[in-house]
Amino acid sequence: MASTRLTSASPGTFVFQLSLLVVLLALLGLAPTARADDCATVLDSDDTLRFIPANIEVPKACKTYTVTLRHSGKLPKVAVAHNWVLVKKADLAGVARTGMTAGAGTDYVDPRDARVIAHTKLIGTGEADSVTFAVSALRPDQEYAFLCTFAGHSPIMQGTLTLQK
Ligand SMILES: [Cu+2]
Repeated sequence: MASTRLTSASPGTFVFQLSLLVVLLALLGLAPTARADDCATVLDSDDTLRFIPANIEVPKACKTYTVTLRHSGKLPKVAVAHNWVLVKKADLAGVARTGMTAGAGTDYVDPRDARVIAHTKLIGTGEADSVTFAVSALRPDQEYAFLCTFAGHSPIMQGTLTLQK
């Protein structure tokens, strides 16, 4: 008798639990707040002059966004160092110039240049640095670029950043 009751009750309970799980998963998927790992990214760099990846899409649900730059090259820092500097696309050449003039003492970023939206420190092989900026600083209709302002890198070492529409 007990076993008949068990077999008749179990499938119903199981289906109910399963549908509850489906509803929960659907709610999680529709949640308007972005998960913490959506609001951060890691870029790699090495002895070649490139950011990997070279494109970043910032979810608009993020309040802040964190970029971490790593350097996994082999050459010494004096030869190949990198930073990550965020600007409006139209400001790229100008910021590259002021960065070069500023020199190594300020990580090749002029602290007075208001066109710099965010930037990391200058890093050498085996090092990493992160920068967090407010997503409210970005506009969806604006094209942003990032570059490395270390000696001679800016013409090649570039990427793009956009705010998701
Ligand atoms: Cu560089």
